[in-house]
Amino acid sequence: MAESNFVDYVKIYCRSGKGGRGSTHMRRAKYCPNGGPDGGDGGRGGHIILRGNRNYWTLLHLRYDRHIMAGHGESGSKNRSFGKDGADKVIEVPCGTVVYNAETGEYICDVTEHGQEVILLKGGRGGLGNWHFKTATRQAPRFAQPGEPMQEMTVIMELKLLADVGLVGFPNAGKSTLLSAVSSAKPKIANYPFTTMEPMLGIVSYRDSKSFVMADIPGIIEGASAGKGLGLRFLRHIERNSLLLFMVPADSDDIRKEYDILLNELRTFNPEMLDKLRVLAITKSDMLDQELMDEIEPTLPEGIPHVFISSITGMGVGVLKDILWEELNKESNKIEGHIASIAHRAKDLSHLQQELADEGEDEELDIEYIDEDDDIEELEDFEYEEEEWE
Ligand SMILES: Nc1nc2c(ncn2[C@@H]2O[C@H](COP(=O)(O)OP(=O)(O)OP(=O)(O)O)[C@@H](O)[C@H]2O)c(=O)[nH]1
Ligand SMILES: [Mg+2]
Repeated sequence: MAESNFVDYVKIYCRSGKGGRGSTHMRRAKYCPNGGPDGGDGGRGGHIILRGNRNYWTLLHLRYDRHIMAGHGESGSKNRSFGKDGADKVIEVPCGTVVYNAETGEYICDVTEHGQEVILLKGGRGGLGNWHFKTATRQAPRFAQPGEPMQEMTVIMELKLLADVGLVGFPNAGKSTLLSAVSSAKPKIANYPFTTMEPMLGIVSYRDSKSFVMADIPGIIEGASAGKGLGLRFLRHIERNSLLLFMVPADSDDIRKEYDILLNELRTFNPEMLDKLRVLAITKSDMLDQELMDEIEPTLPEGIPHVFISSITGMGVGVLKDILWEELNKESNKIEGHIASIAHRAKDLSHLQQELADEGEDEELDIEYIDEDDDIEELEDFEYEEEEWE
C-alpha cells in the first residue's frame, strides 16, 4: 500500500530525553573561599507525548519522520541553578490510534479523543546537585546525581477508525453506494469488485440533527482471513464499531450462505467481532418485486434484523436508518461504551515479522546514540537513595 495516501500502519522509533546531571560546583567567592557545595539540579529530559487530533485522518505524516527524539535535560550549574528541562516532543495522531511495542507486540496505549494526551515515554528526571548531599560529616560533597537515563522504544502505530456502523459485504455489494446515499462522503463507485481500496468515513445525519458515523471498507471474500482479495487488514477499521451492517445484494444466489461466509471471516480475524450488534441489508432490492421479497424473506438468517434497501431509488433507506439508530442506542450497547468496546490484545509475536513485512514496515529503525555529554564518571558506582528523587 506504499503508493496510497491512506496510511493506517507505521513503525517509528521514539526516544525520550535523559535527565540533566546535578552539578558538583563548590562556591568560591572573594570573602568566602570555602562556600561549600552549591551545584544545582539537572533538568528533566523531554517526554514523548501522543496527542489526539481530529484534523488528522491517517498516519501519513508520520511516514516522513521515523525517528522522534525529545530533548535532553541540561545539567545544573553553580548557585543552585537548575538545568533547563529538555523539550518534549508531541506526536499528533488521529483519534483512534493504537500503539504497540514493535519488538514484543505488547499493547501500550490508545488515543481516542481530540486533545487527549498520553505520555508514551517519560523523560529522565534530572539529577540532584551536590548541595543536597551536604551533611554535618560531609561538608563538601564532590559528587552529584547523574540524570536518569532516557527511554527508547520502537512502536507500531495502528489506526482503527472510530465509527458507529461498519459496512461488511462482498465486493460489489453496494456498500459505497449506500455511504454516498446517506452521507456527503463521495466514495468511488463502480460495477467491479474491489472498487474501494481504502476505508472511508461518512457522517449520516438522522432526525433532529442527530448523527452517527459510518465506515465503508473494502469488500471481503471467502478466504480473506488467509490473505485472499485485499485480506483482512482493513477489518481493523470496523473493530471498534459498535454495529456491523452486513450487506448482501438481492441477486445473490444464496443470501444466507453469503452472510455466513462474512461472519466466518470476521470470526477468524477476531472472535470478539461477533459480539457486536448486527443488521442485515439486502441491497439492490429495486431489482425485486414484492413477490420475490416474500419468497426471500423466510430464507434469511434468523436473529438479526433485516431490511430490503435500494440506495438508488431510496427504498428502505429511511427504515434502515431507523433500525441503525435504534440498535445503536439500545441499553445493552450503551453499557459497553460507545467506543473501543473491544479490548486491545497484544500482537501475536509469531506473526509480527510477517505483519510488518506485509505492511512494508519491516525496515530496521534503531539508531546508534552517541553520548556527547558524558555523565559524571567518578560516580559510576554511586548509589543514590530512591527517596532523594522528588
Ligand atoms: N440496481 C442497483 N444497483 C446498485 C445499488 N447499489 C449499488 N449498485 C451498483 O452496484 C455496483 C457496485 O456498487 P459499489 O457501491 O461500488 O459496491 P461496493 O460494495 O462498494 O464494492 P467494492 O468497493 O468493490 O467492495 C455499482 O455499479 C452500483 O451502481 C442499488 O441499490 N441498486
Ligand atoms: Mg466500495
